[in-house]
Amino acid sequence: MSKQLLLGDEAIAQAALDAGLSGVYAYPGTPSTEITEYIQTAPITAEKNIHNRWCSNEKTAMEAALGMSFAGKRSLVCMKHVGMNVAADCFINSAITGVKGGMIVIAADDPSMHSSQNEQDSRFYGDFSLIPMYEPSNQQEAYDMVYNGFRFSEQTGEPLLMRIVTRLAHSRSGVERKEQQPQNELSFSEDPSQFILLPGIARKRYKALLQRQDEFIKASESSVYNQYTDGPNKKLGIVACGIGYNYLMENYPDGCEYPVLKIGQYPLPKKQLTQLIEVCDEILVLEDGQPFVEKQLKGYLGIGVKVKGRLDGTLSQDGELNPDNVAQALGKQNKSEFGIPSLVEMRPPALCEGCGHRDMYTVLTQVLREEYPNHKIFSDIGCYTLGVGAPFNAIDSCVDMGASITMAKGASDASLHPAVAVIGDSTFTHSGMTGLLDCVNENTNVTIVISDNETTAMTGGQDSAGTGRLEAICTGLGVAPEHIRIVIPLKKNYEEMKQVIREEIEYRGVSVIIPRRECIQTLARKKRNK
Ligand SMILES: Cc1ncc(C[n+]2csc(CCOP(=O)(O)OP(=O)(O)O)c2C)c(N)n1
Repeated sequence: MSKQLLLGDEAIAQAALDAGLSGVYAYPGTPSTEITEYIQTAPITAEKNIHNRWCSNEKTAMEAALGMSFAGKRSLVCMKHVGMNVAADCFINSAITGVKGGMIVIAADDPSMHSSQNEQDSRFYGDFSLIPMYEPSNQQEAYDMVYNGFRFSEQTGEPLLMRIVTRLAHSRSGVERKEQQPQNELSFSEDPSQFILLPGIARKRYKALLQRQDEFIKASESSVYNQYTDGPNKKLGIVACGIGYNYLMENYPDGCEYPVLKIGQYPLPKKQLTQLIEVCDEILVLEDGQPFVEKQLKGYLGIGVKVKGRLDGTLSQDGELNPDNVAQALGKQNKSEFGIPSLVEMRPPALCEGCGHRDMYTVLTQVLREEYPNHKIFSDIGCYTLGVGAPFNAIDSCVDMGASITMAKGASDASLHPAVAVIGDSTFTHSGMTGLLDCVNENTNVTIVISDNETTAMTGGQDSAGTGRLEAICTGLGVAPEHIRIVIPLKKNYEEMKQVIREEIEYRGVSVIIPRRECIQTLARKKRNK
């Protein structure tokens, strides 16, 4: 089959399409977004009617994918690592229901927080939910794992979690494709109660899942993704997980002097690990993210095997792996060629010139600073988070998607006035709506600004679930129509905007102000494509 130059994300998407995918379900989030975007534009998607529209959030994505699997077809769920927190309720339970059609969950981790608010390691979710998990070391392996993973998921009857990291998602390499498979036919579980998690059923299924752990370990022991390679120098044995294996081999282009256990499938393969530990004096664990494997090898008291890694300081506890820090951990010379050239200067991101969020913050901060010095602005995640920097220095919080409204609510409950929330349109429909309902139910004294640029700008301009419907959603949730105020964030409207903000702050109840103007980047793109 033909070889193509693909991003890690694209390799995953192509593999899913080649393996007979019936639907991708996702909410955008760096570094996972390109998987769904690739599927959306692939010719076969329209031809075969493969589901590809963005979902409102990661939980709705996970649930819809499970529904597709329930109906016997192959589904893919994609998200950034923090999306796993949103989807976790369904994800953990899907391990207990199991699946019918193959289901693969892609969690794209972002060690070093290139564009994230934390660097949590999704492998803990695999362990927590007790299902098999893959971690590719390169783009070809990412392709192979997804292509074959659907069948593996159907064989085990479990969803499969695949954890990738930014560097793999966003770098390119040649990928050999496999034969196109047809989609599955509609079919249902032979067990009519499989997906009914009432305690009596769930208890049995959970026990069965626990009893299958040895089977999953055996699958890891015979997996092509876990490889033991012997080396002459037994002073050290190396466990290299996912992309960590790639970095290790960059340091040993002619083969490693130490025995190496490459890990690409979990739970950990006991047999190969025991073999490595028995022949080596010390173990070094190379894993991107948190010390997931290292902790398991150390055990609770850390006695027995001498394990080096992130916990003992051989590698830093935070930040991503790279060929340099791997070299240092091996006692090798740092290779400066991997460093960022001094020519590249770090620049903080800023809102685009002409962006409506700018006008919103200009007016909001003027009114609040001059007339309400005790105000606080609870913001959220999106382009408008950049209101944190100069010249606005506007925001007091940014925690997780949706938290602006609910934190403003809590602070208002604590008698702060004015408690102002600033949230984007996509973040609002992702997880702000439920917080707004809480505010409505208690008639909380909050002023909520939904800064509507009619797109999901931060992640590249994907469709936003509430476009054209925000007023209807707010009214439906119970906000009084006279306190849903639409303004156009342009200089010529500053006085009107100020007046609206004053009036709604003076109103001691739930107000929603919607400054609405299309994102200038999406607008420009539309004009270019005309
Ligand atoms: C749980 C979670 N999912 C996804 C993301 C990635 N993400 C950050 S902001 C954002 C949406 C931004 O869209 P919007 O609220 O409309 O604001 P805009 O960027 O358009 O101003 C997304 C998808 C995230 N940070 N957390």
